[in-house]
Amino acid sequence: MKRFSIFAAVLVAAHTPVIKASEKTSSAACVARKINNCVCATGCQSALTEHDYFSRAPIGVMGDHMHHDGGLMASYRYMFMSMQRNYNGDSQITDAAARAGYMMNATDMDMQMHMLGVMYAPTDKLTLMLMGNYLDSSMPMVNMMGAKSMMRSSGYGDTTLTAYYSLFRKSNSSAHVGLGLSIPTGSIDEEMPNGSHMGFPMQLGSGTWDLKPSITWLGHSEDWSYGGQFSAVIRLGENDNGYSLGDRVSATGWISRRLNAWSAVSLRLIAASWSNIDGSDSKMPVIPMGPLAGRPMSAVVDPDAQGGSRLDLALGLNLWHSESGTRFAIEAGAPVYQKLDGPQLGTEWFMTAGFQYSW
Ligand SMILES: [Cu+2]
Repeated sequence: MKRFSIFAAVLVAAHTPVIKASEKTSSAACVARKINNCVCATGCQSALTEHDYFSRAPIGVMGDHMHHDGGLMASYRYMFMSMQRNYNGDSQITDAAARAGYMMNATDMDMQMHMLGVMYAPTDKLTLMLMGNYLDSSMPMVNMMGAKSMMRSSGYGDTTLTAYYSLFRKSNSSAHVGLGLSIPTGSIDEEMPNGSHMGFPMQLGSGTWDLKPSITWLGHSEDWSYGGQFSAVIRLGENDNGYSLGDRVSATGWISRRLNAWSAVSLRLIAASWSNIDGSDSKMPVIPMGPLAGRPMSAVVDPDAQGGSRLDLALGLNLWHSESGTRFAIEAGAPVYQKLDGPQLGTEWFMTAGFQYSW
């Protein structure tokens, strides 16, 4: 918590070298903004000069903004997530406890994701986004005898196509709804050398077509920008391996403080809840004999040890260059609370860094 309070103090105390936006605007500036796909409808007055970049959400938020008619944007994001301990409910448990009722347990997990996205706005009211990703995960495991093994999987994940529709757009606030369709391009057949499937967290896709609805609101004044987003993932049907991942709902809210004409820092709260898995994968290993015969070999292949909820706090830095239409941003965070249907690996910390370029 300490690091967050220090940051919050910096955020509030950050001095105010705010550009007097009204001094910098002219019709020429407006034309330049137009190239960078900013709002000029109100004559490029006041803080609107930096509208498009300053009012954007921290980089960890997907689909936070819309583009204007003809706007085009490409983005790359790198995400990292570290899991280092098992949880049961909201308490941390030992490896031995995480193995109770099973034969093995995962000790930790690292997940990396590379995301490529393209946005295009056919009209002012509608923005389309296509997003693909590449995943690389590793998960060390240990069994009752203390023998260690390593699971690794990498490859393309699911691909999402989303349509965002503008609800309203005023000089200092806007809102839009989104409806995404996740296409099951990611593998659900990642296997170990013996041919059994790896655990659910190591699979690259959901295997199902998923709906991803969202609603986002953005607001800003000269020095502050803020916003919120509700989003969900709804799995449609069951995948080819006989299960469907749990649905997920999340809510996030953020505030961002301008440091100068081209940078801002942010603080964000994220609440998420997701369900256990319906069905099971018959190629995932089960305990072969004894009183527990037929039970999942470890919690990572147990459909009933996948759900949970989490509250995260994240700090971000946002840097942009309006003239060239580029933005670089980074955000890192950690859970302040998590409650998992255990035994399940809990999140230790996560970060997202991204680069966006608009035409
Ligand atoms: Cu965009």
